[in-house]
Amino acid sequence: MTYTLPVLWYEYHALEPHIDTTTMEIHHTKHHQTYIDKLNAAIAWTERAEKSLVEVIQSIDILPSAIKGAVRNNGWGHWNHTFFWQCLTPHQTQPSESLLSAINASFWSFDTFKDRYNTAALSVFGSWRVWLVKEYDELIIKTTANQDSPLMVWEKAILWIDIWEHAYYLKNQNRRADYLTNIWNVINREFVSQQFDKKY
Ligand code: MN3
Repeated sequence: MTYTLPVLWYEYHALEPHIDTTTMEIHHTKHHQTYIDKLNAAIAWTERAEKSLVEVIQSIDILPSAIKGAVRNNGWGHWNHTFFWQCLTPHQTQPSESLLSAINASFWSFDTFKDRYNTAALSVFGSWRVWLVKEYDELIIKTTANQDSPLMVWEKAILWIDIWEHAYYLKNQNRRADYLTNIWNVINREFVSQQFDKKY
């Protein structure tokens, strides 16, 4: 099985003016594609490739040590970006009642949650990632290094915003805060709610 780039259901320009067309196109066709190419190159020779992506990358320990690093970085890079594209939408969507009440319980309000998420995303240094994860019925903002994912420790990812520079530098240059302010206009609250409500 060869991993392939997921097709986006919206156009690259659909998230303008919040995320610019060129950034979306390069992020999807170059950055994301590179993770996929390197992942395919790393595991093409093993039968692990017959498993689902999550099965492969959640059991990296059983892989030959020579390919562990490449599969960890590029496998989770592929999974994270596939998730990220779904966290975005050109349309206004609403959070479900259950997600909203969990956000209110964990953060007081949606605005407070956004502030806390943005503060975390502005505080991390270097190659870190900031997630909203569900632990039992509680929502927690969590950071991971490099391409690591909460799913590595079987936590449930609810939302991830890519804050690496390639996600915003063409439009916002060094102003990550501007990117973070803008991106909440295109966050797919319906998809995020589905992740929260999903039983697995
Ligand atoms: Mn990225």
